[in-house]
Amino acid sequence: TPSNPYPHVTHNETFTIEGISYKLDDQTNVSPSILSKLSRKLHLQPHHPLYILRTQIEQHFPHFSYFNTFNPIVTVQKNFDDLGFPKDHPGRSKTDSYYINKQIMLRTHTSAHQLEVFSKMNTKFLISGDVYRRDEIDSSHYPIFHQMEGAQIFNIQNIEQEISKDKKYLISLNSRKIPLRDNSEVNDDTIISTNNPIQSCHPIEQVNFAIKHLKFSLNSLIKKLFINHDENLKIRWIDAYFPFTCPSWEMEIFFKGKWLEICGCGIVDQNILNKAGQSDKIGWAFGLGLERIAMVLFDIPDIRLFWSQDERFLDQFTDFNDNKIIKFLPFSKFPPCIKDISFWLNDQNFHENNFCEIIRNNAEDLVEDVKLIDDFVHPKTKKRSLCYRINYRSMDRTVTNDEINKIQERVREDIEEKLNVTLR
Ligand code: FA5
Ligand code: MG
Repeated sequence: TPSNPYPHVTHNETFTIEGISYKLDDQTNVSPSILSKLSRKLHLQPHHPLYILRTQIEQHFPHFSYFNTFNPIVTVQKNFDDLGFPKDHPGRSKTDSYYINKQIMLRTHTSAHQLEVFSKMNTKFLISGDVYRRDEIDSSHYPIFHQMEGAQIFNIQNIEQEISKDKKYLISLNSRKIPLRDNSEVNDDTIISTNNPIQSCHPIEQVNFAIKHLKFSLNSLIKKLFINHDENLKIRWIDAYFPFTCPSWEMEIFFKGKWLEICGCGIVDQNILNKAGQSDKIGWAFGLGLERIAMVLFDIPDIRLFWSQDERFLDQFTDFNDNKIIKFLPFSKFPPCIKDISFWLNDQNFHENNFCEIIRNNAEDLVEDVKLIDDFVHPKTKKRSLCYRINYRSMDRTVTNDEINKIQERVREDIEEKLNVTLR
């Protein structure tokens, strides 16, 4: 049984989380409802769809080291500074990230562990874990989700030998032959563009090798995961930007009529490898969103379901084996309870993530969706008014109007008190 994760407030200025006490300060913005989820570790819970997906990905990278139990409480240094995030990067903002205090936060991505793992002289590894971001509320957003980080770096001296004599294959480190021109859109045109340049310290042949190896590794992974669903799965690579890779891409797949972003990736910033004591290497890294993939693979319609303790959800995944497609059979939807809330803003500081956080703290997983339905400025007073529609619904029972009214009342009080707005 998991240890009690609720922070025990020992006195006004200290939290205790899993036995460690933390000083609070004016950067603190974690809430009990978030901290209560730290101990769930869904990616380590046998038969959970995120566990199944994690182990499938691990099987695709058989000679890698796996790190699945790093603590999600990390220093700001690890999450941002070590990776070269500029001081004014929007991801650092309190509206977007959860802080325990000025120095310590909940990781926003598994990349937070890249430097420490490279520093232990690892050259190929996977890291899975829960990551935390303040965000909007709907069926595909939840303040906690899971990522799988992957990286592989190559000794610069060896790269020449790893291209076969006929130049048709890359020989990967586990001696698998990788065709240099496979038909999965490993496309030379995407390699060098002025918006997405290579690092000036990198010789072109070596970067090309690393890029092709990255694209092959990810294309083949995604094709393997989706083989039972779509033999002709379409994949595309879009130029992207991350402070810790260059060049960088986002990989998207075409699924049910839409392009869906699956991961971010790129060539590891050489400064990181230098700091890690591996300056003689060059290589790639990626970060996959596990929920995104699991939702399409297993037909899971709402991201809250991953957190369900309802056996009607969990039992569906216990008979899993590699050759069978699992399709989640949704239990019938219970009726929603819809409440609108409108208010005047009294200053410019309103941020939707703060509003959603207050709803989440009061409603927990009973909130399904929050949408802005009206936004206008009064012609005379110039005051701005917002109206949000909150859709409350439980995934396992019918909610009563009474209980939702109570929650809504607390939401109203909280937002008036904390967000400097006037309720209408
Ligand atoms: C990152 O987090 C980078 N650390 C990824 C990376 C790693 C780039 C290594 C380069 C090298 P991003 O914020 O785009 O990037 O998130 C990565 C993936 O996580 C996304 O592609 C998506 O699949 C998933 N993801 C992001 N936000 C959410 C969310 N709110 N809910 C569910 N999944 C999400
Ligand atoms: Mg992204």
